[in-house]
Amino acid sequence: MICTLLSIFSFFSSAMAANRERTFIMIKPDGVQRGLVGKIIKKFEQKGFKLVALKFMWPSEELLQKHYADLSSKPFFPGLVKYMSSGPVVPMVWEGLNVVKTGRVLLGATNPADSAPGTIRGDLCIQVGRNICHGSDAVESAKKEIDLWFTEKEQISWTPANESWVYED
Ligand code: IDP
Ligand code: MG
Repeated sequence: MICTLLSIFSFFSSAMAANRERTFIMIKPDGVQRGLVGKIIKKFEQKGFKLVALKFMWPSEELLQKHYADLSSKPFFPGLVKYMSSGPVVPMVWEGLNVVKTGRVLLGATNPADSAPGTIRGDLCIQVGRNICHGSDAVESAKKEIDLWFTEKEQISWTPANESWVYED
């Protein structure tokens, strides 16, 4: 009996943990300058993902060098840091089941020339160096990026009123 209760409990708690996966999404300076902030946020909201952190800030080159450290040897790295520090951005944390992978699907391929119509990049931009948004590529990198851009306190745990209409459990 106790074993059955424990296994039911662990089933529900692991399902709930899966629903609480988080990713780091950022509207880049071109997305802000082109007035696309609302449109990009709306895609994530309408999908059913939960916003847990958001701010508006002008990022330093130092922060961006850390954020894109994995790309530091690429020839486009200096231009990337210059572009990303050229104006304000909107960093965000979104939560939900498979949000890292699905978030990338919503953004579309890195190069807008290859992004499917219906995706954010597919519909709203043209060149890889002006692709308007960022999304973490794995759960581990999402954790790192969230910690780099947000404090614990800036991430708000809350239960949306419509949660049982988005998830079965
Ligand atoms: P991602 O943003 O889809 O994860 P990454 O390969 O991690 O793609 O590259 C990070 C960012 O660097 C891209 O979103 C894009 O802004 C920029 N970038 C990638 N490849 C190129 C390139 O060949 N030329 C210019 N910028 C690039
Ligand atoms: Mg990347």
